[in-house]
Amino acid sequence: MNFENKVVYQIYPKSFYDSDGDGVGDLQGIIDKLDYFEYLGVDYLWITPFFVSPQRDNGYDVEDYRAIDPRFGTMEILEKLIQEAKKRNIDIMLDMVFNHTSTRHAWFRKAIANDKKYQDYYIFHQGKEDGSAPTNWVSKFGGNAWEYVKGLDSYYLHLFDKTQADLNWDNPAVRDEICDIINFWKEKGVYGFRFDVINLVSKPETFEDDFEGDGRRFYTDGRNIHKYLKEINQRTFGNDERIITVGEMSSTSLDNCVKYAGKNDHELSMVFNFHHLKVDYKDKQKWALKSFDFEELKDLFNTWQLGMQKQDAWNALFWCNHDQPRAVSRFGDDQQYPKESAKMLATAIHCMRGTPYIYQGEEIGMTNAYFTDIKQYRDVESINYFNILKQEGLSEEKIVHVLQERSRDNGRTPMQWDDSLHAGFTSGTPWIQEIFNYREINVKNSMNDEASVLNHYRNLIKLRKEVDVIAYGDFTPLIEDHTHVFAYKRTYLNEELLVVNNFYGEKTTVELEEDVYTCLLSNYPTRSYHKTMELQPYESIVFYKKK
Ligand code: TEU
Repeated sequence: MNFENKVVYQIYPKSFYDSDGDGVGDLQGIIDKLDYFEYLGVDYLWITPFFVSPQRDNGYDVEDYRAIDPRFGTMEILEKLIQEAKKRNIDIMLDMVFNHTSTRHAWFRKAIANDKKYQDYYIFHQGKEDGSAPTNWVSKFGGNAWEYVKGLDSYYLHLFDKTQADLNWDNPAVRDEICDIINFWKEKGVYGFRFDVINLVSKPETFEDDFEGDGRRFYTDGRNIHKYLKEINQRTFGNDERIITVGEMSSTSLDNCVKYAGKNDHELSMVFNFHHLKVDYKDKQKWALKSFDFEELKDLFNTWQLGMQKQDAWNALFWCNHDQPRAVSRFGDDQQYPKESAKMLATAIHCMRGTPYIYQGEEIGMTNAYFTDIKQYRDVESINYFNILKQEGLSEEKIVHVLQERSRDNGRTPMQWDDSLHAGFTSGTPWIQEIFNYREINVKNSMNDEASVLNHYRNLIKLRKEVDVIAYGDFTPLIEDHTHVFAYKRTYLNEELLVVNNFYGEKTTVELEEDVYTCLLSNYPTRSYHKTMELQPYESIVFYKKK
């Protein structure tokens, strides 16, 4: 599949557009907005899970992989969405959650009812001699990662919430089920798959305490992971070159990613890694704040770009998703330079080597939610950590501040369509509150403003289709030790692209090579190229030349 010149748009359906006024976004709402995607120019819509689910983790707790949750619509509506999107040359990418199922899944219910076949679908383990959990591993959502089942006198593993039981991929019957599910959706004309935390599925042979960390070193990029991905590839999507796949890789390594996404490795088309989104974690702790480390960010981008390129492996490029705070509030300045910084961040990502992902609302410069009360939060992780941090003695005021920076709900507020009630997202009461700034920041205003963030995204997408070096070029870092600027060059046949991004709200000077370039795109009035240039706050320029 040729995915180098494609762009993926991520939809969190619950917060995207509510077509029936129940306060929850739905699949018909996506159909209603298809013209918007055509206007934007994107190629794939990755839709986060809308399968039957108790919604403990907003659909990442799947109860039935082949049925649509009635909250979101019906199979008929989904089929219509697939067809209507195709008419616009847009394909649907489904989000497959195969590390775990909901504890309400039929398999888990049977396991709990002592059906041995289904017990082997999950990871059940006896407790220690004193009856405590088999290991000291910590769940990603807080607390111990094992849950006791009285009737079985046994524990099951849950790397996430206790209602998300981890599947046993070492059981061939589980892999058969997974292949069947993928093929079921493939037959419906789905040409894209995103695999949730796929690098966590291969667990160790024996389970032991982790005295160095939270247990992740025992199951991250686990012993059989490459084998299993090759198997899934071969038995499902690998025989159809129209299909693109992306794996979400938690705490992964470059060495593993070059294999997951290597052109000749037959695993996945590309990977998400999250290292660049931890540069503002104090002591690597998500819930401890610090301002972002620019040097580390640049270093990570350069290392991953070069490392993946060297092995002919492909990156997914992104700042935002439904688990992350908004980039403009995090790496930009949503007060003084909201448009300039949002555009700079977009350019920095879109012009690197890889496939860009846009998360709903990012393209209009949506900001963090700045909720002031714990009651406004909906996310299971945020609520769990509110309680954990409180137990640790942090004041409620401080916790609210931490959540304003770190909560996943920052990215889950209703899409801001216009300045009408609830940002035009719903005619009912939204399941999560809209952000106060929706009267200024919304799609309608953005469409009417030539200089909007939205138009900048449209330009970036258009350029990717017109200028080959953006899609296919090699990456070389430039002025690596500059304290404020992230700059790089891309080269392809007779084309060259030079991109400079000032990551700060103050002016700075760059020294570049003596050369002649034209300006393709910028976030200030068009600039001409000079060897020495003074950049404006958050200025970002894309220069181009053809030999
Ligand atoms: O996310 C995996 C994941 O690692 C994040 O949830 C991460 O742990 C969290 O953001 C840390 O703060 C995926 C999905 O994207 C997420 O929405 C799900 O909750 C999770 O898997 C479980 O399925």
